[in-house]
Amino acid sequence: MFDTPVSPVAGAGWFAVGTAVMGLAALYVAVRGRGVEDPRARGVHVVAALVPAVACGAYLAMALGVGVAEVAVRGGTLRLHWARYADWLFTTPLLLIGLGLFVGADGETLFGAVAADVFMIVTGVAATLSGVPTYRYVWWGVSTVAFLCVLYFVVVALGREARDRDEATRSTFAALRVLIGASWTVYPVWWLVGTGLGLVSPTAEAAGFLLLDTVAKVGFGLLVLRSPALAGADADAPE
Ligand code: RET
Repeated sequence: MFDTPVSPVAGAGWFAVGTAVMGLAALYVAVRGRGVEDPRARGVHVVAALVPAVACGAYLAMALGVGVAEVAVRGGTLRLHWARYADWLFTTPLLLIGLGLFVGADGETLFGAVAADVFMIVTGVAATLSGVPTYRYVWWGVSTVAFLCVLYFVVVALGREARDRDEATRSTFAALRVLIGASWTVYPVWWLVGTGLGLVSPTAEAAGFLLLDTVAKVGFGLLVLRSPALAGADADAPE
């Protein structure tokens, strides 16, 4: 079992960079969140730290090869970065919950968004694992419809709730909405370019997803950390 030398997976260098970036980001947010006592601010800080922490584990798994599997499917063998989808399965709902907590969204709206989001990632895995090209695009389409529901939640439903909040919450929410709307939209496009059509190498694809993950995950953390809405909620929080 162990007599064949393990060759590094394509993109291993980028996965190592991802491990370091996400690990440092998680540590930074965790340190900044020490002593925060206001329940809303605390919840948002926990989410902002957990998201890069989960990603750090996923990137480490991919860097070491265990997070990447060759899967036999009808029609041949496919490479599945399962750790990436496992990461998204946790971190995208977490980001939505963090955003919902920040705005003070009601539970039912949030539940609907998280359900659509989980469906989006699971059908994204189906797209990646389909051996028949047409089926890959069918699943991609199904996943993208779910993504549009998630976007509706972020832009329209939460936007409506945010209107009644204080000025500080509204302005941070406006920035988060642009960040999420813009960065999340690139994921399905980049999947098409890489995994779908194979227009870029696996290494370039890994670099692109790392860039997107950094903007989406670390960007979220930085925006909420510097939000006056949360700083004001907890006067004892260290600077
Ligand atoms: C896939 C492929 C199938 C079509 C769609 C996708 C969407 C993925 C998204 C991922 C977002 C990830 C984030 C991670 C950061 O923490 C699965 C690529 C629609 C939107 C924001």
